[in-house]
Amino acid sequence: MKKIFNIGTLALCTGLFIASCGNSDQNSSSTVDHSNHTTETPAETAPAPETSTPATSNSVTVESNDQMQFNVNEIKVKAAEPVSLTLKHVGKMGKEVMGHNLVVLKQGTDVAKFTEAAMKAQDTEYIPGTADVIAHTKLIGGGEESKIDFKLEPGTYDFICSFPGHSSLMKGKIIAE
Ligand SMILES: [Cu+2]
Repeated sequence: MKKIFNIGTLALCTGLFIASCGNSDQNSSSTVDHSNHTTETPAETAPAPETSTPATSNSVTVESNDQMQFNVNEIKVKAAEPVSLTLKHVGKMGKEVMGHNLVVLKQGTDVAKFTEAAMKAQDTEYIPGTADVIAHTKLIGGGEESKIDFKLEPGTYDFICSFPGHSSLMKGKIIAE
């Protein structure tokens, strides 16, 4: 019960932080550039045809923010080839209150159970010592980023942010094909 109470408190603090953040912004906004969403130049790969599904690419950038969201909930990669994934935190809040990571879970992982274990793993930045993790980024705060490399066999994999309370919103699928 104590843990649950703590998370409630944290959420409350987070709310207050956002509320107080708007006023003190003006002079300290050096780290945020809202026009900077997609400065990534396309690499040597030809542009993918326009479809309603995300393009398959093994060079992936995922953004996370102060609203506890990833900017994608589905990622498509080529199976059996190296994937390079960069998680960016485009918000301003510190990792103590709005930390994010991206954890790629093995197929068949009980996500609810994993999340529960992750909550207790504060010492290892919410990565529990279970065998369920294929790869995970570092826990990052506003303005930071973390890159990981991994490889997937064909299949569908869950990814989440394992910061306590985040995975209900911060989750998605990686489809390797
Ligand atoms: Cu998070």
